[in-house]
Order: sequence, then C-alpha cells, then structure tokens
Amino acid sequence: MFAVYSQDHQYHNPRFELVDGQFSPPFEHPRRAETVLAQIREISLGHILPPRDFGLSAILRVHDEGFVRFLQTAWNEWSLVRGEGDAFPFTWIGRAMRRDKVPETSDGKLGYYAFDAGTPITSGTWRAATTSVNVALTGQELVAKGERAVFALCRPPGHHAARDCYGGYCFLNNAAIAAQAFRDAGAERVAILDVDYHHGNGTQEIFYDRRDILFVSLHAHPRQEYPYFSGYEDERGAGTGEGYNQNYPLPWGTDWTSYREPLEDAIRAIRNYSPDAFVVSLGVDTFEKDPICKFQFHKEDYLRLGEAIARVNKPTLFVMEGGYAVDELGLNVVNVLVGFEN
Ligand code: Q9C
Ligand code: ZN
Repeated sequence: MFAVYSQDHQYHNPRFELVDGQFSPPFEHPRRAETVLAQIREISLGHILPPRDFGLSAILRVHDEGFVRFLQTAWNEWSLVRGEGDAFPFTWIGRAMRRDKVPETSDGKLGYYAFDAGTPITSGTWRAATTSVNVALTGQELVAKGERAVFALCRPPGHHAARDCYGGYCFLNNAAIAAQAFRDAGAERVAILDVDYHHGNGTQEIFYDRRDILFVSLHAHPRQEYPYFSGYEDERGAGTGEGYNQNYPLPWGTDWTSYREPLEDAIRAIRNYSPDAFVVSLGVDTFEKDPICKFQFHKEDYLRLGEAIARVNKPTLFVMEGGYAVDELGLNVVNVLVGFEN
C-alpha cells in the first residue's frame, strides 16, 4: 500500500494547548506523524510518496470562503496585535447572539470561527493544514486512478473541522475534502467511516443534508466526551440526506468485545450503500493507553479493525486523524493497515 507523507506538518508546532484550565504541552504534536512514518518504513508497507499541490479549489468545495481566508491570515492578524505567541480565542457566540455578522478584529474572528480553546493557530498552521489537505488529495487521486488502498498520513487532523469552523486540533477537513474530490472525479456514492474516538462533527455537518456521501461514525458518547454537542444516535441526516448519517455513540470503557457489534452494523450499512469509493477517518485514540481518551483497545485489536474495514471491499483511502499515545501510535496505525491487507 502506498502512503503519502510530507514533513511540512512540522510547521504546525504549537507551544501550548489549553488542557484542564492550564496551558500545557500539546497532545497533538509533530512527533505523532514522525512515529507513524517510522513504523511504516519499519514494516515496509510500500512506497512513501510526497503530496502534490492541489491549490484551494478542492478546499473551497467543502469550506466557506470567508473561513478559509480567515485561516490563511489568522496568525498574521493576531501577531500584529499580540506578538509572536500562538493565537487563541477567548470568546464565543452565545446562544442568543448574532451569528450572521463576522467581526473585523482578530479576537472577534477567532471567537467567530473557533469552537474550542484547545486548537492554537501558529505562524505555520496554514502551511501545515494545507499540506495535510494535499496529502489526502494525493491519496484520493491515486485511489481514483485505480489503487486498491492508500494511506494519507495527514497532520494536523481534520474530522472536527466543519464548513466554517475549526477546533479539536483540526483546521481543514482532510477526509471531507477527499470525499468530495471522489465525487468530483465521478464517484456517484462515497462512504466515510470514522473510527476516531471522538465524533467527527465536522464531517457530519458538511454532508448532513446529502445522500451522495454516507457518513458513519463510532465514538465516545457526547454526553460524556468531547465534542459534547454532536454525535447522538438520533442525528440521522436532514432532507434528502435523511438516513445517510449514522452515529454509534459508545460509553467510556468500550473495548473490542463491545465495539465489534456496532462496527459490524456500521460495515453492513456501508456495504448495503455500495459506495464507489470509501474513506476511513482513522484515529487510534481508542487505545487503552491514550492519555486523553477512555476506550480500552489493545494493540492486536487494530488488526481486527483493519480486517473489518477490508470487508467493505471498495477502493479505500485511509486518512489519519487522532491518536495521542505516541509510543504505540505507529504500531497501532500500522496494525490497521496490515489487518486490512491480509
Ligand atoms: N483534556 C482528535 O482526536 N480535547 N481531536 C482534549 C483534554 C480535544 C481530539 C481535552 C480533543 C480533540 C482529532
Ligand atoms: Zn480523536
């Protein structure tokens, strides 16, 4: 299996993250991608290709233009007022406030477009985030041209980023942009399976009223876990998209034994949909030793997960999402890909 990787992810290297009311070292850091790359080399998964540059057009198929312009200039505008540090919002749109007006100032725009305070924007974030999209799109193009499966080693991750907001370590939705690119390349139906521990609220929102892109997600229950306000079972899509969004919220402590059945159900739904292309939002923060998550996957379980994904039996693009147990991250990711190939 080809993998796509660029070292430009390193341009997103925040100094701090807001965790439990304190500024602490980030969980989402450059070593994550490097350890996955090292493990791919270690097992000789296949050729590792650099991304090519797709420009902004594929991004604008999925994201709001004002939002994209904001991301592009956010750190520069921040630094004019605040200096060299990373950009954080401190305010949000309250329940009854105006969401139809975009403020002009840096603080105002950060509050308008962010949905959490855990996702710093740095001087290199735009470069890294657009490279991450190019990694996904390079993988998408290879699959569209006939590869059975490709692994896009994206960093920063993407599945929390919605049409016009960012958060959860995500800026641009790599998986959603790739899924739309499959449609634009002629695929009639695209399925996305999101196995990251957190609900892929961004991907869900982007395709919520569409039936040409099926979104299926297994994740920690939002009544207990981030992103808290999205990921319930009764979110089933809207309008002609009704029935084409499927959430499997699972309790803290979920292990492979309790994950297997909902996963089988999810795979069955995707097989019935009979997609022309298949995108997997691959987070391995379901791991027992993940520092910010509360599922109980063991390392061998990722082999089984890969086997289950392979049963969809369609051209498949893996897009890297979360996973923060950096010592085991590479092995867990590679186990999914090996399980898939065997
Ligand atoms: N106490 C992804 O996995 N919350 N994003 C951290 C730590 C943010 C995860 C809270 C989790 C975002 C792509
Ligand atoms: Zn996650």
